[in-house]
Amino acid sequence: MKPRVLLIQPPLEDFYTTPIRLYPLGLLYVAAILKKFGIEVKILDTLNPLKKRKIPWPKKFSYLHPYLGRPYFFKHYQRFGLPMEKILKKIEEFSPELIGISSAFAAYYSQVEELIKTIRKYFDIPIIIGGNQATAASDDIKARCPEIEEIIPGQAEVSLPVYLARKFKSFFPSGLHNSEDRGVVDWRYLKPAHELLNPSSYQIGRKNYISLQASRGCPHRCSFCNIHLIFGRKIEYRPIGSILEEMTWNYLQRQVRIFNFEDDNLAFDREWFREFVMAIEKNELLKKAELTFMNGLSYENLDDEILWLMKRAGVKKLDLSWVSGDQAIRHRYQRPPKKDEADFFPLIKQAKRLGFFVTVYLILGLPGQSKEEIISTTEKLLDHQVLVGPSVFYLTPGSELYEELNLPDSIREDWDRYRSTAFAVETDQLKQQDLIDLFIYIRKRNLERLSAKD
Ligand code: B12
Ligand code: SF4
Repeated sequence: MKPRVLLIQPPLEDFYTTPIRLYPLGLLYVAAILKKFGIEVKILDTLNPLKKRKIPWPKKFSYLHPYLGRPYFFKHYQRFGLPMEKILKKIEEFSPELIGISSAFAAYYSQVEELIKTIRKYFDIPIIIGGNQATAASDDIKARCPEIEEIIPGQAEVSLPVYLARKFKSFFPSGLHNSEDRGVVDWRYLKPAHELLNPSSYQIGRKNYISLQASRGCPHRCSFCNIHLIFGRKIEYRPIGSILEEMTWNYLQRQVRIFNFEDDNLAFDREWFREFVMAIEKNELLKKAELTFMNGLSYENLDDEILWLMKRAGVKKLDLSWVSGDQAIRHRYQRPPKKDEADFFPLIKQAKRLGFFVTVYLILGLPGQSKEEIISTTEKLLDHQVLVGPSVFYLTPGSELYEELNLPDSIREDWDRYRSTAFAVETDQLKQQDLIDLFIYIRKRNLERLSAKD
């Protein structure tokens, strides 16, 4: 009999979430690997359909209490996800030999640990975890949660087969068949197991969407970023044909009409990106779909020609990360250096001219940033008719900045505070109160600008 593995996207608790980006892409890659080795696999996405329930405001965030319910601020603290009893019921029904859970976020690690401890209370089923947080903080997690059988770090394509060969020795008496014996599956040719999800459960508006990846890795070294821990510092692209194949299959078999790329730096290689966008534009089927890049596109390699091609290929929205309007700050945090203000603003002007809906993201709270700079950058961006996305600085374990920052233990040791909504990291220039005020200010100004346009 085939071994059965259940993969779980866990619940989370926060003031809000982003339902249109909860597609469990990492687990679909894990599922594809398991299927490749003949293992029966099911996905339990506890965030779909998205159940929410107001829960008591955690005491540790009591400093946010005075803001609760104010315009442009959060209203409630919520638990997102299937209730625990229902999760346990699903486990009982499938009765797996192994459970795999994704642990991507420090901020939501508490919910992962609670889930693991509860499952282990009722079932004698081994549990493994993987994902960004599992990788970045594996030693700490082992100490905090001995109930975990194994933490599988990094890309599952590399690390999971090694574990599987050991775990299911009797199923693979001569190891894992063929050259993948020693554990490396080439992710570029692996199709995430989209077929395990119900297509109409993942929609943006009324359109079915999927998230996907065309590249992994990023050669830049922004000091607040930790994605190199999983994907490395070399960029690797999939063959365009393989991406088109994944998209076409989803378009035809699952009526997917929005393709959301979660790559970290898809446009890093301008020529690759140009060819890719041209291939979509030439494809009679796929050019009818919309492409989104909600994790952001680096503006470095965008120019008039690329924007024009993107427009023709069905891109409507652009998400660009500008981080800060202060060149010295961008330099200090090692943002891609190629382009500057003199290129950036003409670029957004051109994007607006072509009819893109543009959102520009700023980080609020990097050491060295000032309130005045954030306000003047916001105003300048609003003058260019773009939406400003305020992203309050949060800690990412394993990033250069995280290692350098002099943080009080009350923050460093409390992963619940590793989220934007905790407004946790104060700097000499920006205290908690300033961060909250700036966050509210930007949201308010966005809305005023939008309603002024109507
Ligand atoms: C999409 C995304 C989201 C989505 C949710 C995704 C989801 N399904 O839950 C949304 C937009 C909601 C989100 C929100 C946040 N996010 Co986010 N997000 C991402 C992003 C950009 C892509 C994730 C993805 O699909 N990757 C592609 C897949 C293929 O990679 P993967 O998931 O890592 O999976 C691979 C391996 O990790 C491993 N693996 C993964 N799971 C498992 C499980 C098992 C059992 C095994 C064996 C292996 C394994 O194998 C996979 C294949 O190789 C990542 C950055 C990144 N590049 O990963 C950040 C990232 C995960 N987010 C991050 C953070 C912090 C957040 C926020 C909490 C930040 C904030 N504002 O406070 C917010 C919360 C905001 C909110 N309240 O909504 C951090 C986490 C860092 C950390 N350790 O804490 C990341 C790494 C970005 C970063 N460096 O800053 N995010
Ligand atoms: S460009 Fe993006 S993915 Fe690359 S290091 Fe900087 S923040 Fe990370």
